Amino acid sequence: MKMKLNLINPNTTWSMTRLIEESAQAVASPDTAIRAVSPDGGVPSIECHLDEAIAALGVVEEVRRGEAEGCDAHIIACFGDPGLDAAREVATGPVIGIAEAAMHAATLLATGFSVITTLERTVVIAEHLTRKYGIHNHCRRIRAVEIPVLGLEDPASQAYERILAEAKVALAADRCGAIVLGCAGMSDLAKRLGIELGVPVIDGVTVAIGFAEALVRCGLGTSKNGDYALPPAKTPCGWAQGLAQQVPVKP
Ligand code: 5HY
Repeated sequence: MKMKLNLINPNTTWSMTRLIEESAQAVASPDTAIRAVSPDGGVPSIECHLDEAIAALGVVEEVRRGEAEGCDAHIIACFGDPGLDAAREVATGPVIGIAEAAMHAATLLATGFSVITTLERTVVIAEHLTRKYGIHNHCRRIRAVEIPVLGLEDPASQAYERILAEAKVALAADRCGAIVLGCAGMSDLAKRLGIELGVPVIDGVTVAIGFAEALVRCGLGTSKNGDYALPPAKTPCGWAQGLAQQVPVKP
């Protein structure tokens, strides 16, 4: 079944968008087209609450554009799932956050998982998501390797070695059976880590592609009954004036 997925890297670092796109294309079906984008505006990396708030509006804009371009589903490729609920209000297709996707996938593969993410200060964001998604009982611990998001691309950061070492500690100490990678920028490391650790190492980008394809194939989209119904039309003012209040193109 031909389909088009809207793969949104909410930060503005295009080299990371390309890395995410490559991971997605490696698992997408041959007849799935991928629109891989970063928003026109925003922050180069998302590492705190303010970054998340800024990124959320960029995500909504890219979901609107993707809907107008006929995308069948949308993936928010940032482990904070920024703008997920707002994006679902303006979308007709499914909208999947990589944190939600990765952590739900982990519950299908092990009774407990640990998350390995970037900076300690982002741990609480992931913790909030485990409670929001109702899977905090499956999450044994969220660990940080103290590498900035954009440091993952720097060979000098030794990101692979540090994530591997932290994952080994987690597997020994946390009673976890699976590891979730807590950053879209780690997507290219998942396969190698899984082989070396001998456990499921889950990258939310690739799992979200699979979930999105499955939902589209089942003819399922975001509910428009209740709180994900189209937002009421309003006229933003001041700094928000540029935020179009278009109605999604699809009926
Ligand atoms: C991400 N930040 O996946 C998150 C990871 C994090 O720019 N892309 C980002 O550390 O929250």
